Amino acid sequence: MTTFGSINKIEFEGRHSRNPLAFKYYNPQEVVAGKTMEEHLRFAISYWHTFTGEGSDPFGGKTAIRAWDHYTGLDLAKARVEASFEFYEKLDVPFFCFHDRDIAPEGNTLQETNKNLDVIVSMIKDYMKTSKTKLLWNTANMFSNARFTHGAGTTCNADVYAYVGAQLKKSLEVGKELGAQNYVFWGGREGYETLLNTDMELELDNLAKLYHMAIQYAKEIGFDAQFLIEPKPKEPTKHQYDFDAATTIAFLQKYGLKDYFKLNLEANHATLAGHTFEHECRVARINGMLGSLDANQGDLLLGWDTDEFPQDLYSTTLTMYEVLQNGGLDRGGVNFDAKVRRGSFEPEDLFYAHVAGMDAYAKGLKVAAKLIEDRALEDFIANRYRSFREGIGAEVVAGKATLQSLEQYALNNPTIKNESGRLELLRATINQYILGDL
Ligand code: XUL
Ligand code: CO
Repeated sequence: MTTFGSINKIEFEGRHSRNPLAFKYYNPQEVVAGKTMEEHLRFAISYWHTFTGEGSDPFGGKTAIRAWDHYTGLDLAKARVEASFEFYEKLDVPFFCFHDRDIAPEGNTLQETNKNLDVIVSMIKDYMKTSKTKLLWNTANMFSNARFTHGAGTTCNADVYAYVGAQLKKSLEVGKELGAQNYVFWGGREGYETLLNTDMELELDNLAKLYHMAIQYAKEIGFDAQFLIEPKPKEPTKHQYDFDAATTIAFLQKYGLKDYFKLNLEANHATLAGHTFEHECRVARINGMLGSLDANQGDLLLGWDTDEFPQDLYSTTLTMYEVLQNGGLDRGGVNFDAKVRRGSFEPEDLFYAHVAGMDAYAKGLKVAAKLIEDRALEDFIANRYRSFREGIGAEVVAGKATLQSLEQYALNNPTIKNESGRLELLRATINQYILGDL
């Protein structure tokens, strides 16, 4: 008997299918803009939401009904691994992602914790031998345990910092062991609540030192994963140091780290920062820093990180537009850092949710590819900036203009004529593309 016994492999049935357990748009082998959908999207399942998550929220505990509910400790961890590979296969996804503490329970000491981790890592490695599903990225959970209450890499306590170093070292070893293509740093506790008790400069210096140590150690052990930092503006702390893409890039630049990292951008983190997801992707892209995506969506009526499955086609379209313009995600992918709602507690909801998210991204990919092919936005934008291709504008672009030359031009050009930005027209056009009418 398998964990998700009643559910068969999810197949592509096309846009008219009414089968809830079939893909309507995600057709893995279909070629879009020169690559298969599977190659473009590189979907990953997040272990924490799908197998470790229980539907709890700050006001109540577990609601999820899962086949592994009756197990505890390492047996529970093993049952989840078994379930996870069945799940990957049924959805035919190429990747998964985890935190160290998602896959194995903590022991009473670091030694015990590492031993638990070893048991589960070797089990996962065995499953990976016969599964097509690979590890997109792993990471270290340095935020849940009480020891991280004052931060991890930005703690005020050197003993905690040393623990963090040890945990990170082990986590990099796990990544190498399982052939992770990327390694993610999300600074859950890397921020502060009040300046009244905080040495911000020391905290940031120490965080940068930790990243340098990680680069050094990865090199030593031959772990060649792409390092990714995942920005988030708030939660759990009020001020998170990796607020958004621009802040994170500035931090990496200041500390000589920029060449060693890219960004793992998350949709709900973008909206919490007051940005759209496509804005974050654009900032990363024009700085050569677009690495990977945590696909989800927030609820704009709620001020916290709801991690819902992505269904907003407007957003997936404009996000995939950035990805395509970036030439793809290279070693990154589209990881569903998303959880079923507390009220969606049955195992099949996990499948409905992933089908919905994969279809939303597949449709976004197809629409974005068509927009680019038709130059639906490019021609308009090129025309909008045409004044920078000739005369004084071309001099600005060439770096030849001075304040004197600009003044001279302005004095001799008494009439300035602006043109409409046509926002409403462009939105209507995007709607036509999403509806498949163009
Ligand atoms: C938290 C979050 C994390 C990271 C990995 O908001 O997004 O799960 O993706 O630590
Ligand atoms: Co995330």
